Amino acid sequence: MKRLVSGIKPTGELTLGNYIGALKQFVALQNELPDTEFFIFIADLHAITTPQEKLALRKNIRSVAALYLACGLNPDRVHLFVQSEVLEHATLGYIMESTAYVGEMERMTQFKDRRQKQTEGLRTSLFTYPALMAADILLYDADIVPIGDDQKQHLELTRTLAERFNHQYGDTFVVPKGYFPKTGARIKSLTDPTQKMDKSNDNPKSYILLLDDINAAKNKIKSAVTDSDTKIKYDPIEKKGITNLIDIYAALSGLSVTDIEEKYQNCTYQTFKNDLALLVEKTLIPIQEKYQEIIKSSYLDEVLDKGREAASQVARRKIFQVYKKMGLGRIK
Ligand code: ATP
Ligand code: LTN
Repeated sequence: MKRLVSGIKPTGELTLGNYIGALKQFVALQNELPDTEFFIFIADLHAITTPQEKLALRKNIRSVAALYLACGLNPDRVHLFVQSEVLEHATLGYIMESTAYVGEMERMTQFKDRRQKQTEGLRTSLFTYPALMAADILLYDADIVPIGDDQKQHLELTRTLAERFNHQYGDTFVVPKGYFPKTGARIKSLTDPTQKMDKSNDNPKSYILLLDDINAAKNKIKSAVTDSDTKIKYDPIEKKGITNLIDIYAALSGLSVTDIEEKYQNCTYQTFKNDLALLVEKTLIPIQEKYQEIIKSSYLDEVLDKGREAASQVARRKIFQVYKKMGLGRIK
């Protein structure tokens, strides 16, 4: 049976961008790939590569897990767990650091970008983070790793590290492949469509949170930045604002871009935005209702306990193999 692994950081609340780019994709994949075993985790060890307030982190871990379930992830199909609860992630992360070269880490563009913005107080784990990400994937012999474009370089490094280990110590890891979602639109900020929709943005009008008050969310769509032209036309160069709204519309409705352009060819931006606001409402209401049920119930802990047990079993076996191949401990 093939395996799929993916993680999401519990930093802040999830946005409509995360929903369209990640959560919705996982839910679709669990049905599209019936012969694949899914391991999906809340990447709390990755979250602490930047400072996190204790209570907020604790809350976000639960909230992200509950949102996964509220969005339709099926715990009978997917092992959903918290990364730090499966101790082997950190262990293999360290072992991967011990096989990766400093030069390889220094070439990671995500780190280089961060370093340009911030020179003081950068945590070492932010530098070594791709080694932990490699461990997350290799622990489960994952064949498929659904990721956004920004993670391509980290996946390439994971493949390099897997091949190097297999070469030096004998066949141990499956070399994984990336899986790039078909509807791979990066959802953009509603106030500046040249930037991605990001929960770390200072302006709350730039993003829609899955747990936003419904009227506030609708108003954010209605006041989203668009150009001065009036035609509802997909043009990622000249009409970034309306293009972003069409992308959101397409992802939430399942309609194609051409269908949407045709449907709204004689309409104003206002009509289009009103309809999109209704679509957002229709998407968020059932998610929020389910979320409220789940977050209060013991069901969430049951799912995460079960996920941890299943993941731990696989991870423990893999760590034993690795120890044995490298001569660690006393395993013969
Ligand atoms: P941060 O800004 O804290 O790094 P992030 O949202 O970029 O947060 P993650 O929380 O790790 O990073 O992202 C989880 C998943 O959501 C990834 O698969 C990422 O590709 C996807 N994602 C994040 N933002 C968007 C967006 N605006 N459009 C589409 N997909 C997105
Ligand atoms: N680095 C990813 C999150 C992540 C991940 C993983 C994704 C951590 N470990 C393993 C896929 C597989 C991010 O920042 N989006």
